[in-house]
Amino acid sequence: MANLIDIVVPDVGDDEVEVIEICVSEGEEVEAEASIVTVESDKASMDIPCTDAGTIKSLSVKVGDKIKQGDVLGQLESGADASESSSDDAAVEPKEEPKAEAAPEKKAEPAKSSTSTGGSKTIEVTVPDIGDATDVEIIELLVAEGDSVEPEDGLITLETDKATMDVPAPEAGKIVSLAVNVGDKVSEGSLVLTLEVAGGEESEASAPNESRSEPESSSSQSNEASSESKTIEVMVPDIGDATDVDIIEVLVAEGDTVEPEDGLITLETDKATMDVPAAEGGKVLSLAVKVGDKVSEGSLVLTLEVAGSSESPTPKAESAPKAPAKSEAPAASRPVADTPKAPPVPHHPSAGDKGKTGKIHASPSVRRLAREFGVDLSQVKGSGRKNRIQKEDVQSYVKYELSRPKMNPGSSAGSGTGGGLQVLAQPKVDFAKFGEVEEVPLTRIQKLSGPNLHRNWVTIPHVTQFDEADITELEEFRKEQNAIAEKRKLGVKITPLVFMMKAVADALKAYPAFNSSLSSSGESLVMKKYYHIGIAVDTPNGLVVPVVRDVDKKGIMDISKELMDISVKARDGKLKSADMQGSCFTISSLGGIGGTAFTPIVNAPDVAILGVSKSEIKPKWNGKDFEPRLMLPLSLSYDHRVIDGALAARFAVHVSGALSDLRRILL
Ligand code: CAO
Repeated sequence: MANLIDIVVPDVGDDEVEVIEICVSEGEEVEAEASIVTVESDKASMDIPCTDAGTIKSLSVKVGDKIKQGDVLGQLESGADASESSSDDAAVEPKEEPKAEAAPEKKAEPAKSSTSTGGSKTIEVTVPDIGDATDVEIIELLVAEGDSVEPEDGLITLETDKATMDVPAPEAGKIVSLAVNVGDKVSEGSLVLTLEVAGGEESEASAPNESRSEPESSSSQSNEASSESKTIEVMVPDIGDATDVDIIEVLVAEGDTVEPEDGLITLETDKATMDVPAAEGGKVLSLAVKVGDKVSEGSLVLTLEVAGSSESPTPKAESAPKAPAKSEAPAASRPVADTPKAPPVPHHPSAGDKGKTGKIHASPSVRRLAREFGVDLSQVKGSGRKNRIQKEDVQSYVKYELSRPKMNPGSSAGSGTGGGLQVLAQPKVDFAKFGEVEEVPLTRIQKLSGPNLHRNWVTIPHVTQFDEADITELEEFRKEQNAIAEKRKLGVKITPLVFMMKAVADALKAYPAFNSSLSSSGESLVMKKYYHIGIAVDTPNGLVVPVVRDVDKKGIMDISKELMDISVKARDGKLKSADMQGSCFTISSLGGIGGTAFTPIVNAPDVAILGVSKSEIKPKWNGKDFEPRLMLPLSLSYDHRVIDGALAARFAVHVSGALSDLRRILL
């Protein structure tokens, strides 16, 4: 028989926390431990999980609601038989409250066992109490065999759906062997590694750590009452056993007005960051600390002028961090008796504790700010110590993103950096329904060049300028030269493409914007003082673009030889990646095949590409008569962010002019 049970808010540390996300909907089937809602206090956020599997019958909270321990979030229809469950667990009356992931039940377990070996001993370090989580993934190994570690050094990092946590070394020693790998799943008691530590005596049992003091609710501030206003000293509250903790950010300045619970400074231990909030609203009179200072419980942070109150001259420290270390910190950070308590404020799990390049270092207040603005912190460059992301970094990032036109060459579809195009997915078509088909895999080159072509096509605003060049004389000259080369058995054939390369190099010198690339910031142009030209070569495996260097300095014969060599190499698949790097401009010649015009795709980071189609005899008006002239069609595609239409037209006219009269190149 189905059993209707209340989903109750467990111990969430603070008096009231805000619901920032509803993770399920009514009617949804959920597994035991599935997150029902995400809540946030000023200092941490956590998921509240479901105790049982079942169907969500009703939800009685919404985003923005303030909830506290014991509140009912909704009702769950559990598949379990009510009578069965009560007989199974008669002692639990009513059903035991779920524990929020970030507030696992407070119990300390030994996380090591030891064997004595005379002068030193070897201890086995195991995964400590990590709340109810099992099969937790190891996302990082922080040590290697042979490493020496200090007590509290992180050994491995675990990640659940809702939090990340380090398993610290219980003692100093040397890693003898690692029993785990990244990707392994572990639970409480899983062996992590063996550690050789000093001391011949059998290690004392790692007594359960019941000795930790409860979160202090006593004042962390002292005050001097006055009739109108009072001055209180704000101290560092109970931060567990941690002492000499770094101040990594001072969030207020003298003269600032703060509201109760506003963060004043941010502290960082090895495993977490935490804000010290203002117990009361008031004006900061003087700051006693600065970034880089080390503080412990009781250290003076600042003096605050607050409104006077005769009834309660002594401020209560309710709003100071309530040392949630005892109840809110990831259990893994307090595995053994001699391990300092976990820091009070865990990282916000969903803000991305690690980016592609590693962990993101930011205080809870900065993470909250980022979340409010929808900023992906992995995209923000931190200006603080150890690349820590400061509030100002998030502000600058938002300002920059809002203000700049999307000039960054990598900032669009496919780049993963935002600004991505919202395009419909291709429909799935069963082609076999319409006739016989065969599926052929893309070649390696197609797989590589396809995404690049796609990126260039969607991120570069293309315009194509069409023109034509009268190459009647050029062709005569080319044929003569080829005849001479044949007679002399030079083994070189001059094709029209070689002259185009020379003409383009000349035009690049005349119009340097065409010989540039957008800088990676999108804020400037990189002007090149060399003239390397990429040539699109059609090969059986796909299109490749080898580069001929210093075209401006080479003669027609040299370029012809080089072109022949790279065409052969390209078709034999023998080009190295260095052969295809460093182009300034690209030519794609389809003239040997046919066609009248086409729109080539700019080969970024080049800013323009010349497409060449098949030359054709056309009647041209010479002022008196129509004359048959050999006309070469040119299609110049360019990046309109860098090149204006008028400039492109001039460039095309320049190329055309140089091809019509080669002497112009000599000028
Ligand atoms: N008009 C008329 N004829 C042309 C011409 C043009 N624009 N360009 C070349 N020709 C002629 C050549 O003169 C040669 O004829 P002859 O043998 O009678 O002299 C013939 O066409 C073949 O030339 P080629 O293609 O071997 O030599 P090339 O120097 O012109 O080009 C290369 C070399 C490697 C660029 C070319 O072979 C090639 O691969 N082109 C394809 C590039 C491509 O696929 N671009 C598309 C990119 S977008 O997908």
